[in-house]
Amino acid sequence: MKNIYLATSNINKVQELTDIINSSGLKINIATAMARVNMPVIEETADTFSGNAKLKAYTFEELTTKNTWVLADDSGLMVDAIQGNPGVYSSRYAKDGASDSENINKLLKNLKDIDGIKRSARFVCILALIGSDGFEITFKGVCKGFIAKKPEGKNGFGYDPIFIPEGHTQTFGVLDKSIKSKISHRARALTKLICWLGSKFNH
Ligand code: ITT
Repeated sequence: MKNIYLATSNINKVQELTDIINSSGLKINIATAMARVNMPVIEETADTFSGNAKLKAYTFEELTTKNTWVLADDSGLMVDAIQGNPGVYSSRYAKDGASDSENINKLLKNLKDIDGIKRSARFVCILALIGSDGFEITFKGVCKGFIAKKPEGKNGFGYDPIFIPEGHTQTFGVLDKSIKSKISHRARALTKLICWLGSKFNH
């Protein structure tokens, strides 16, 4: 059984990632960073999802013993009408330490004059896995959709109440979590990772 430590302080990410990995049947044990050592506060200084995902993985790895595998997730929402913002600044769009509703309100305000298909957006997730023998690998997942006019539903986290995934008419906040766990940016990146892990460890 391989141990992989999740370098995140976001409990919603932990839940979504562990649910999918546990149902994959892989012989992988997922341990949360929070359960092992306290995840340090990491200043996300890179201007790409990939840069920030690796930053989180390596910062956490330094706190662990050798032969540890670490997985980090950097993700965010890119809205076409505002040049791909909030992007890597998604968690602190309204201000440092902003709540989900403050970020949502700022985004809806900035999109108030934008209608219909011009409200197109995508969630992006980069998963960075770093291993004990010095390698690193990243996996990308994208989920396209549209920004709703107002928040709906309480499922998920972050921008889920205003994100309507392509092919659906309701937000991730309303849709059952089983749908998000199949089509989200995180699920898509994780499917690639699971496939890679399966080919490496399960035979
Ligand atoms: P860690 O860095 O500790 O992993 P974080 O929440 O700070 O946790 P990010 O820096 O990657 O993570 O910021 C991601 C933000 O993007 C997150 O706070 C949400 O606002 C948004 N986001 C990412 N994935 C999302 C999802 O599945 N649903 C809704 N919003 C999401």
